[in-house]
Amino acid sequence: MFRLVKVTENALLPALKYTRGMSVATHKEPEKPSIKTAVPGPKTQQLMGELNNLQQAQSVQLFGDYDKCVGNYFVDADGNEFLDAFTQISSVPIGYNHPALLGAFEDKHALKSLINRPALGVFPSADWPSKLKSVLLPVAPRGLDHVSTMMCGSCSNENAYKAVFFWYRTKQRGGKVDFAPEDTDSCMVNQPPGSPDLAIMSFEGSFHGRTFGALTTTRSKPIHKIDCPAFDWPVAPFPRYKYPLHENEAYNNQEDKRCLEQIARIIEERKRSAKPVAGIVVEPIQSEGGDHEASPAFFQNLQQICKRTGVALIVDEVQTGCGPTGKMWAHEHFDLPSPPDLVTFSKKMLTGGYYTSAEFRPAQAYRIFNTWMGDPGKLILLEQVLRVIQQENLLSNVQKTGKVLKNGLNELEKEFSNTINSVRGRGTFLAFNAPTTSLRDKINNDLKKNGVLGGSCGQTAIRLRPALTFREKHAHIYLDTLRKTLKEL
Ligand code: PSZ
Repeated sequence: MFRLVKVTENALLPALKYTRGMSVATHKEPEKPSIKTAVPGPKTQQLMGELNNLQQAQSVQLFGDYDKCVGNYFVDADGNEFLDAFTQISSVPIGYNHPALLGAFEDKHALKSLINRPALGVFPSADWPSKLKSVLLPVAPRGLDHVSTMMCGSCSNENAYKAVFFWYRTKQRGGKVDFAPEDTDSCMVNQPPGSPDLAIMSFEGSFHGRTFGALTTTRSKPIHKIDCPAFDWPVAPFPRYKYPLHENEAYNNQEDKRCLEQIARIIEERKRSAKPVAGIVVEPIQSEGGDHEASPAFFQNLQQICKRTGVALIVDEVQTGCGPTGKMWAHEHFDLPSPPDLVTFSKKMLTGGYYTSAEFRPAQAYRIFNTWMGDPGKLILLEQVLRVIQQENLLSNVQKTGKVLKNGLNELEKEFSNTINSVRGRGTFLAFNAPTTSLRDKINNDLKKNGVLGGSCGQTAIRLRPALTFREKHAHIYLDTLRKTLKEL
């Protein structure tokens, strides 16, 4: 399956346009999944034991053979080849071992950027401003022309929250940027006014990460939160729709209304009790919490409430960003009259970070800061990813494949109406429910044994999170395998 090829001007390889002049190992995707052992297989089980002796590793599902993974296929340590519709929790944008990425560090300048990793807040390389401008700004959400890179999704949210608190306190000080001695003294003992009673509001079922501020705003499962101290920040309901959407319009509109009323009420109450909400963080589609959607009207109204009450709107696109809904950013589906205040990203973007406008830029240096502040190596990879998305027209591929998948899932929910329901989502960012958690887990597990990796979320949902390179042929394999799995239950 493997060939090491010197890519030349004339080589007839898909790799050509990305890696001219570079040596890249290329191998082809298998035609279909191939399962040779029990899942998990003997080698995987042995490795699980080994790792579990070193750390609590019971979350591990499979060990990857990342030399052999290719495109949409994940190959495990036992040599089993799975069609991957989960992609490392939704974070492989253009499949495994894409030639554009394999070649990315053959350029010596790129390699040196990777190994001489600077502390970007103090010693960035001379090409860093132009890299940000040429890689991250062309895909910035409309209206947001500031960007800060970060290490991961949690850290991106954490710093976005800080930017919101700085902005809010600056407003409270009437725009004055210097601090009073009572601020500087009290913050050192974690007391107001220096450590103010400000809040980020989030939603029931939300997931925003596991660091402390982010964890306070995470509301999906107790196992994420239990035993950790949390801030006294409020939670609002997020719509829970009935499906199919077109048959449940009245109910779903009422859901929007119920949640919006509560959001406005909590903001007012908090203002009265002197613990104001400074920002609201929201996922365009709640992911870990169970793939819950909300309508464009819900998001438009949410933004209106934020504007009316002086609360910043943070859209967490860590899981939805970089194309899986068929648009670069999922919030583009909502036709918001103005941009969100901050948009956070990670996963398929490979680097974490957040976009915002100049309004949310702190006046002083060293307030949004850490050692690495991102990684130039990730931007080198992202540059390739974004080029491939454009060259291969992957957003339209997502829309096309998404239609095939959704139509197929709609057929299956008719055929197996006792077993799956509530097909939903945009692009290939799709999900459906099983009647119970145990049946959901069995379906997912059986899918795996039949050669397809899928994810679960919330209590009863199975979600699809394929790469943007998932084509119609992969969609058919997914659907055929799901049908077989449901039949065998
Ligand atoms: O169990 C976990 O910790 C998981 S499973 C999936 C995620 C985390 N997703 C991460 C995530 C996200 O989906 C959204 C919408 N916001 C923030 C995060 C946190 O990103 P990381 O994991 O990079 O810190």
